[in-house]
Amino acid sequence: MNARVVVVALVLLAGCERRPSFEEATINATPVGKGLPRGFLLGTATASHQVEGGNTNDWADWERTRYPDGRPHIHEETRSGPATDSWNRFAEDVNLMRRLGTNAYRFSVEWSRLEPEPGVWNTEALERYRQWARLLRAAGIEPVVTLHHFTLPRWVAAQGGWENPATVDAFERFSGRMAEALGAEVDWWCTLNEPNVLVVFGYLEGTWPPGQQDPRAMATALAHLLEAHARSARQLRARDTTDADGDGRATWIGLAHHVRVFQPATGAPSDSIVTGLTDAFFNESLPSALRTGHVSLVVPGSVSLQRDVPGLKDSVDWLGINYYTRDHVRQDASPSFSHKYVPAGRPTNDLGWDIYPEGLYLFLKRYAALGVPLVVTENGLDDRTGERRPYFLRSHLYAVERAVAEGVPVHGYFHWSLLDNFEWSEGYAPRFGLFRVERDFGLTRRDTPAVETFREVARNLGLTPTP
Ligand code: GCO
Repeated sequence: MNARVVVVALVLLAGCERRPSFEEATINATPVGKGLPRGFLLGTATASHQVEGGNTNDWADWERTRYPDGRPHIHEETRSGPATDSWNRFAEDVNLMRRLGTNAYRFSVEWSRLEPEPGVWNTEALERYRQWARLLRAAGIEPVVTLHHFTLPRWVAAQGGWENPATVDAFERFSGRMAEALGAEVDWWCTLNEPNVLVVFGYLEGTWPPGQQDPRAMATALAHLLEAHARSARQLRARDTTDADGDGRATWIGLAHHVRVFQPATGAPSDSIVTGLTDAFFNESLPSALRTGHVSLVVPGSVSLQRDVPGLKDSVDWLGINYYTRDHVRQDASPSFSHKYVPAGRPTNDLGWDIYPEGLYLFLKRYAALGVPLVVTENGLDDRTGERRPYFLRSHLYAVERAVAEGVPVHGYFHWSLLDNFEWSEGYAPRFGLFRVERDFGLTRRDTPAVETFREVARNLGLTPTP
């Protein structure tokens, strides 16, 4: 199919996609969790830089610096600093997971800690991650390890980060090393988190490191990330040969892809066209590259990158979906040709994102066509009082159950996040945690109302939360 046909098809799809509507009363009357398949992973997710504390990487440097006009990079000049101190409080965090009744935990290992200088490995840090995986297993919690969640060691950033093909080589070596060090405890691997988000913020909008605004650099970085994923998957398969959980597979490899529902703001053809283009670039480039092994990145007027990536096709055993929200799209004259917004009157989270559980169902249905199991690797909301999370959780799990009932192979759901943590450019103002972290009171963890909801879902699924 040529690009024009794809665009027209997407435009038509954007207009015609059947939009389900979820009834609150039905959702509240549904014993959510009972409709999930056996062996379903019910978990929470975090990322190293957001929770560990004390990291020295490209993000720590970004937090300390400013835009050319003097504005700080992070809201209120916040630094990640000690984060939630999970580097030292991991055992405490595992107890929180046990109280939720989870049977899986997605976390990332911090490359900058593990390989602070090229080829120099921090064996103490490696040992700590190995202990974490053991601790999780002992608690009946499957570790799902992300190898790259946005941060880079300083030396990798200094060599040009994802624009430099040498970073692909370095990430491949790092992946091989992780497979050897952690493979005896870990089967579930997530090579990369949200390559599309990373390149849009880091290379197009310039609001994340490396702070560029260059569509060509964005496309190069994205192509390198996909190559890095393919080579990482090959290393993991070659070097992790231990089946840690006894299910007959030594590795089970995927990546986490961020998706957003884009909907035309009006019936105007220009809004539909821009919606289709946005959807094609942001949501579809990655799944289509995984399906075909061919990376095709087109930004009208500035980029057309076409590349075959060896090993990309069939590189994933599962696809992770990070789903949060929906945007309405209006065509305009900005660099991305569009203005994205949430119409007044919609329920939103505290960052102003539309709360639209139907979108999760739509994406699960859509990606069922990829032919690999799907995992909701992230889903959550910034809820500073904690009052909206119980229904958010119920309604999004209801979306998962509906998709499952219609035959979509969904193998897991991970709530973002276990606890409030460092939300990148937004600092510590947003609260995504099932557990609230009191930053002024020694990083104490406290239950939010959704803890009880989560426990109920876990029980419905046949799991046993600790008291
Ligand atoms: C992302 C990340 C997480 C975020 C979460 C909430 O989507 O940016 O994977 O690191 O914290 O999504 O925004």
